[in-house]
Amino acid sequence: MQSTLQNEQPVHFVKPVQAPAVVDHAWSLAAVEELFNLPFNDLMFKAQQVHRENFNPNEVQLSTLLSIKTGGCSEDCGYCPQASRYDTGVEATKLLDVETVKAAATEAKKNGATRFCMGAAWREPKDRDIEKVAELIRTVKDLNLEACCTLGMLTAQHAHALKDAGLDYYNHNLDTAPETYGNIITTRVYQDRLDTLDNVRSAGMNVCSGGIVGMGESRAQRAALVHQLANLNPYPDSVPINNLVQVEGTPLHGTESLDLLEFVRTIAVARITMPKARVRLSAGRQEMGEAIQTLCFMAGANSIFYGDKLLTTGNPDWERDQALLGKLGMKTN
Ligand code: SAM
Ligand code: DTB
Ligand code: SF4
Repeated sequence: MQSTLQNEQPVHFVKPVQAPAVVDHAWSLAAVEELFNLPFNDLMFKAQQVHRENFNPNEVQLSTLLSIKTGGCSEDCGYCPQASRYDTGVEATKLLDVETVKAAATEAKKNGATRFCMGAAWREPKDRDIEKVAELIRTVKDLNLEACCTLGMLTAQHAHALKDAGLDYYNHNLDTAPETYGNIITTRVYQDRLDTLDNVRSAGMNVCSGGIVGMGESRAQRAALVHQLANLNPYPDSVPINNLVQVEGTPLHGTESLDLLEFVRTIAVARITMPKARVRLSAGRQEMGEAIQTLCFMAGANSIFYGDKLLTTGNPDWERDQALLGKLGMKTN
């Protein structure tokens, strides 16, 4: 029997996103797959065209991450060193205090970051967590930095409270395509993620949402992830593409590494399908080398996590990144 890309899709674990009432573009899964399957040079050319139509290609936005509450998480995300059920050597901490966060944000600003992102290892924040994080947000905003948080699932009420505190962006990743989600996370479902993104958007905040590749998925499954992101209505303002950072003790440790040219392709397809989004070359840069990172910028990445640590794992230090951006003649914004 002849099969098409559409009918090869396995049964979804959850209901796929409904076609929104107003769409200025709609990407079919087949069209996204077609992009992935282009010869590399053709894909890069297309991505560069789209990038140049929408951004200065020599500019990159710098976000610095801080883990404000590390480890001890109840969830079972198969990639994550912060889940308490995996023995990864990450020690659980309490929420950081205002002075510690202020010092880290001040240092980030001094080094040229424009956005400060605070991450917490929670399934979802409690009311009292929101009050404390609101204070951290006000502290970051007082330094004239953009503020971003990633705290897990968010109710409409919590989203409004964060918005009232001045939060500019909320990061909550789809992480995978719907059909692969259940292989990676079982303690919450895909629809929970979509609901959180709706709550963030409805509260008037910018949505930051992307995913992780290199978790053993196929190209078609990477295409299905980008397809989901690109068909959110509207698509996210900021799209972090993470390459799995393999941490010993997590279920995904030992997964066959992704060919990094596939990572570059993922960036390029994200750029083409979400032309006005900031596409962030996110986790995994430590293992990439300058040539691959440069290809990512050429493919349309225009944001990075900047600073020697992500949440619990390493990232190139400020000096190394400044040297690379200098060599490429890239300016920050
Ligand atoms: N606990 C909150 C949540 O899961 O939404 C916020 C923090 S969580 C660490 C934020 C994101 O980091 C995850 O959704 C995932 O995309 C990314 N992440 C976590 N561990 C990673 C790893 N080992 N490699 C790449 N990305 C990872
Ligand atoms: C995102 O997409 N990647 C960042 C941020 N959003 C929160 C997190 C990467 C975490 C990598 C593993 C770690 O350092 O613990
Ligand atoms: Fe917890 Fe977030 Fe890690 Fe999942 S990704 S285990 S929710 S910290």
